[in-house]
Amino acid sequence: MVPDTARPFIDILAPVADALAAGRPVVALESTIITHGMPYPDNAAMAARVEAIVAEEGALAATIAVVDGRIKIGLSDSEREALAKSRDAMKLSRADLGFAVSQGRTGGTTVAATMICAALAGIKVFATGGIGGVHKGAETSFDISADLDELARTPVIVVSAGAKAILDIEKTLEVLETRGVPVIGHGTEVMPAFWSRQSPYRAPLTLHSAREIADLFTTRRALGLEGGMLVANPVPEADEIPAAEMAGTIAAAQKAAEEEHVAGKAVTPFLLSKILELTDGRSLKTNIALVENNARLAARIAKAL
Ligand code: PSU
Ligand code: MN
Repeated sequence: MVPDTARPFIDILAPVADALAAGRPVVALESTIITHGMPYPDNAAMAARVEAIVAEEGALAATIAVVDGRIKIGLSDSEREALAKSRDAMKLSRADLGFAVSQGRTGGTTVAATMICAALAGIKVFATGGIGGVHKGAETSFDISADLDELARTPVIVVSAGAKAILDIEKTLEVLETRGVPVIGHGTEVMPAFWSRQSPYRAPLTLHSAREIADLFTTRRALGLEGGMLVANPVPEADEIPAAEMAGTIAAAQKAAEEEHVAGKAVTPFLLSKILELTDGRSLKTNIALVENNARLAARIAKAL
């Protein structure tokens, strides 16, 4: 399944390789959320738990990362733990994935880079927390996540709780529409906002089951429509922080980022950790809950495919 030219750089964990060869359901998981999205040891516990949830649902998880220049499709427990503890892992997107491989570096893969690696390995479904998107103030900073372009070009279903609410969700939806990416609210007509079930914006499309989402993916491929799909799966009610409560916190985190001149790749990790601090850890609990919820749906979609 892996193209011949890429094979020398990729290690597929044995059970994942077996599952792929047998056509059994596999769900890719990203690792920037481990290296840059949550503090240790919560990140390690989350990463292990999410793999277990995928297994409970009858699919196999493959956490993707780059370790010493090797693209790993599936991490062993000790590799996952080491990555969670690492203090110098890179944050790898399309722009730097090849650099990390050619230089023998280690890094967490973002949504964009995880999509690329999943597609190389023949994995069609991938669960994350929230995608990157158009940052607030992008009209002057030009800060738009490479995740959006990747969704437009790489045929993987990304299950998320929407775009992270630190972003300009309206502009993010506009870019996704322009780039031809279907955005599907799972069981909702309202676009979720990561920690919150609701944003002020409509979900462009709505589907109610894993089966329907799998059918859409298959139909798009049959029609020759390239690129991926974004599934927006609202955080469970019991775990959500309502948008009105988050608004002030997000604004305060944004202000801190401006005052400290945080820019580029550092913006998203800075805002997430600032918000964790300002909410006394509540945002982290919600973030973990929504990732778990997305992993469950991703496993069901993988099975339906
Ligand atoms: N979801 C989370 N936490 C995260 C991320 C997603 O719950 O940290 C990561 C993903 O890897 C995503 C990245 O690709 O944040 C976006 O970074 P940027 O805005 O710099 O493109
Ligand atoms: Mn950015």
